[in-house]
Amino acid sequence: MGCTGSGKTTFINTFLDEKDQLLSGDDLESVTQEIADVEAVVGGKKVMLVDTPGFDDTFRPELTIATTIAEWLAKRYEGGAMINGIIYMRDIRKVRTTHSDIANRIMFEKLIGEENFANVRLVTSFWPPESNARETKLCEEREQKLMTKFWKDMAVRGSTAGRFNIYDD
Ligand SMILES: Nc1nc2c(ncn2[C@@H]2O[C@H](COP(=O)(O)OP(=O)(O)OP(=O)(O)O)[C@@H](O)[C@H]2O)c(=O)[nH]1
Ligand SMILES: [Mg+2]
Repeated sequence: MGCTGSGKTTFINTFLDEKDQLLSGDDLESVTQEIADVEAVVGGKKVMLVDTPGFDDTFRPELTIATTIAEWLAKRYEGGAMINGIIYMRDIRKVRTTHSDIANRIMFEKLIGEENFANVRLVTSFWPPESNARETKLCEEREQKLMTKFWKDMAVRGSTAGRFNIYDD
């Protein structure tokens, strides 16, 4: 989960064969409109990866997105599926935390419940190449601040940070 354009679909696609790739894109408008679950092998284990529409979607208000996700999760639970973890993606280049970032995070926290915070990872995307030492340092400092401020409630309950970039240095 996470904001539109933060790289959710791109992240999932790194685990999929070319022919199974989900639609992602550089468009001005949100891309993923439906929840999609795909099978993949991660660390030698067969898992289902679930892609969701983004918060701050171009077309729909936040509550509709949250309700869609909540209904989908409820249906899956009825079917006996187990959710092992949730990734919340955020573009590391984003300097300011906006009102809507906070509203989305609060909505997300309510959706998953405090007792599950340790199973959430805040994964930041769009990391600069390591060769760009200045930008990397800025992003590392921002990551630190995210964990101690924006993501504090999650972090104190065991949520950890991760990094993602499609481009290898
Ligand atoms: N450089 C760089 N580009 C990325 C990264 N992650 C995603 N992108 C690019 O950003 C654009 C948006 O990525 P998507 O994966 O479609 O984003 P999304 O979060 O699924 O967006 P919605 O479906 O609209 O919610 C695509 O052009 C990706 O190639 C990253 O870590 N680094
Ligand atoms: Mg998407």
